[in-house]
Amino acid sequence: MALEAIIFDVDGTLAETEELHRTSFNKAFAASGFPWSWAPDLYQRLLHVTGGKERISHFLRDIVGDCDFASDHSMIAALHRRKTEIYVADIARGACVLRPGVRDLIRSAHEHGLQLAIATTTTLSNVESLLMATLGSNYPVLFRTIVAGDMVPHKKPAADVYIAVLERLGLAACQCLAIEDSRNGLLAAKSAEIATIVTRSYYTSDQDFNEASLVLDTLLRLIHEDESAVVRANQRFGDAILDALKRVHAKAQSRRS
Ligand code: XBP
Ligand code: MG
Repeated sequence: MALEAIIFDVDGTLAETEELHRTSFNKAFAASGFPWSWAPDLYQRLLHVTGGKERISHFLRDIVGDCDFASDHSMIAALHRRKTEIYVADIARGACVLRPGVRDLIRSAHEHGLQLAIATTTTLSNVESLLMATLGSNYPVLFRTIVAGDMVPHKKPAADVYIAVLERLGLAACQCLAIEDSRNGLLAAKSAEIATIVTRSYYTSDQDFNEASLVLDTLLRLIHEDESAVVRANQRFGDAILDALKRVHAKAQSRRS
């Protein structure tokens, strides 16, 4: 089966957003009068719990030891709404840029008729503001569908978000390739039987990606291996990345059959 669609994760994959998430949580805690502050090493551990509301609840139960607050869903939702407002405002101001090769790949894949989709744990408004800030108001033309964490029953590492994307695209898993940056994301895509490339990110570089078709530091690594061929063919970076992804996808499919 030919590659028909590329499904992107957002946080850590489209952009290195997690530091901005972390500082937004801390600003929301301070603005709401709570004494908590998540340092980077604590946040790295907390990232194993996907979803901001779930992460706050886990922190309250397991680290603060306040089980009543941890199960107060409306308080946590209000705190998380504040965090989202802070995050979205900073993203709109241009606080995060796309990771290397992402813009090139999106443009080339779209021009070559592939479908693009988003499968993410983060809040929908976070995704929309990132795409608007980095790709402009044209982004809905580029992405056929966006499925965010609160739109499905179970967040990553459950397969729900990927299964919902496949349904909306009307494609089988073997026609798609996922790009992820975390173990939870990889497990979600693999549970939906989608071949997955991992681009390691700031907070995930030491995680286990054994089930991935390929693990890279950035998408640009895909073309560095064969730079002379790119120059010879006078190919655009995005086209070269797309060709390499098609090869990875074809290899993953042949391993299956
Ligand atoms: C990203 C997440 C998200 C963000 C915070 O995981 O876990 O929870 O950290 O976003 P992935 P919200 O990249 O695997 O989708 O606070 O909006 O939940
Ligand atoms: Mg991610």
